[in-house]
Parts: sequence; C-alpha cells; structure tokens
Amino acid sequence: MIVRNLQALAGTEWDVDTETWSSTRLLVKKDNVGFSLHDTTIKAGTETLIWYQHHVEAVYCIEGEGEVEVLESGEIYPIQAGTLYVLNQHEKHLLRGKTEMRMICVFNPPTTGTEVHDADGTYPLV
Ligand code: 9YT
Repeated sequence: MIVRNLQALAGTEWDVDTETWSSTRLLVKKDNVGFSLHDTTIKAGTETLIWYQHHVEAVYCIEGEGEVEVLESGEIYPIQAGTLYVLNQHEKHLLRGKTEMRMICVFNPPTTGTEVHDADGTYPLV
C-alpha cells in the first residue's frame, strides 16, 4: 500500500510551481500503478495553453470557477466545483481560471512528477 500526504510533499521535486499553476504530484510513474494523481491549483486570472499529445488527462474541479476552450472547435465549457473534463482526444486547449481553482488530475501514462509544459503546452513521453 502507498500512503502519502499533500503537506508532506510540499517543497519536494514533486511540488511544482509555474506562473499560471502549481501542482503536487501525489502518485507518479515510479509508483508503477499505471497513472499519476496530481493536486493542482490554477491561479486566479490566468490562461494556460495545454496540449497533452502523449497523455490522457482527467481533471476534476473541487474548488473555484473558470473555463476550458477547445481550440479546434472553439467550444468553451464552464468549470465549477463538481465539473469533470477529460482530454481523451488529446485536445489542444486554453484553461482559464476566473478564480483560483483546485483540480484533482489523473494522467495516463503517468508523469514522472517533475514535468512543466513546453512551448506547445506538452509534456514529454518518458
Ligand atoms: C489542469 C491542468 O492540466 N493543469 C496543468 C497542470 C497539470 N494538472 C499537472 O501537471 O499537474
């Protein structure tokens, strides 16, 4: 069994901070369970370009408000506590936090725990 605590991971290599979001990776590739699990905060008033070309991501909002815009179709989906979106088609998108948003995110394949987006909004396939 694996047991971890968010506070205990603060300041480690699995606790990543960027201009528009911060994320603590609670479960990562080396845990060998087939997915990674992240507790992510989207900063208020931000917009992030994201395009997970190598991963499927499920994102479950538990706090805050914002929206996600799918770039190919132009569709915009509002996000609030209780909203789930899943990037099952590797959709390139813009994520906007109106307020600070807290999201629980699952990645398949799992991330290593230290990734930040490249210029395309992508994480490498490790
Ligand atoms: C919702 C989203 O993808 N935010 C960017 C960070 C990502 N959740 C991560 O790496 O934890």
